[in-house]
Amino acid sequence: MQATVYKSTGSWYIVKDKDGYTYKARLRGSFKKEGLTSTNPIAVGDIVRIELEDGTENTATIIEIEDRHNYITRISPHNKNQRHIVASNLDQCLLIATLRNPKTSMGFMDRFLTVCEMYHIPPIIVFNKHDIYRDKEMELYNSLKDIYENVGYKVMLCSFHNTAEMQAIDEVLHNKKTLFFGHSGVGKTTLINVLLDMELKTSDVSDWSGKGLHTTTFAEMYDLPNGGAIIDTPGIRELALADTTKKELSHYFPEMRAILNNCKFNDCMHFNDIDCAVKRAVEEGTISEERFISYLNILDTIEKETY
Ligand SMILES: Nc1nc2c(ncn2[C@@H]2O[C@H](COP(=O)(O)OP(=O)(O)OP(=O)(O)O)[C@@H](O)[C@H]2O)c(=O)[nH]1
Ligand SMILES: [Mg+2]
Ligand SMILES: [Zn+2]
Repeated sequence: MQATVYKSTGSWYIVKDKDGYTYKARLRGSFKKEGLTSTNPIAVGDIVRIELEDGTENTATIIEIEDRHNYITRISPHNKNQRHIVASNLDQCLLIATLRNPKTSMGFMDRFLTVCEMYHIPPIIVFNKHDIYRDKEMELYNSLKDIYENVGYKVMLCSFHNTAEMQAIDEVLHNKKTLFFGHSGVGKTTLINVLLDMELKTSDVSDWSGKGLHTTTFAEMYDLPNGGAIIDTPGIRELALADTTKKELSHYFPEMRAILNNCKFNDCMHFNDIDCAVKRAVEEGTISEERFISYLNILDTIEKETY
């Protein structure tokens, strides 16, 4: 029987079949793990084949995993040589950022957007906690909105108190499987509680550090009543890029990708190369300087030149 993974705690999985029945499932001892370099063989969103365990009605064994249509990975926080699959089979990602309490840096956002580009999963940028933005945060919001809209991304402003804004979020989620991603404390679970009328655990951001308290501990998927699903994830502190090379990086910046052919050298990395179209675009202002700085910062952290 086929089922979808809704939650993974590492040893147990909650899976749901096409009729909506849920099962507690575990991996068969002989489950094939070869070829997998990830710390988790099964992730939320995976389509698996299960068998009911003898004498039970809702305990199952996972015997096989279907090929993933796509997935998002990050470098395991415990071991930089290992990948952790955050979720799979996604239609889009909601990058939830805040400009206050806590503040998301543009560097963090650009890393995540790069990951979305690498895995061909369209991102939508949501600036949450609109209700507490002062003039200075609104100014910053307007400039970031310009930058990201110019790149081609959808940018939304949101507060869980604001019905119209929540309605707009609800609309972009309709009939899609969406990953919610962002730092701890930005309000991922709060938005899900409002959208789905649930009472999942949330916590105030620490007064002392201005950071979230890592309230959500496992990724979990929730069905939307009118079609589609949301995957809540634990907030993450940093995002290191897995599986890319210096040469490839500019392909994951859409505004750079569009003009790469105009660089003199086809292996141009756009930092000290001669006759570089990207650097020219930055000078002329058609590529944002902030985005270019993010590019250079990420470039610096990638170890491999080429594969
Ligand atoms: N002012 C304001 N506060 C919000 C908003 N959304 C969430 N919060 C608050 O932000 C805090 C953190 O919210 P959570 O939903 O727990 O954050 P999270 O992103 O799920 O955090 P982790 O599970 O730790 O990753 C809570 O105190 C929420 O009430 C918003 O739109 N405006
Ligand atoms: Mg949460
Ligand atoms: Zn160049």
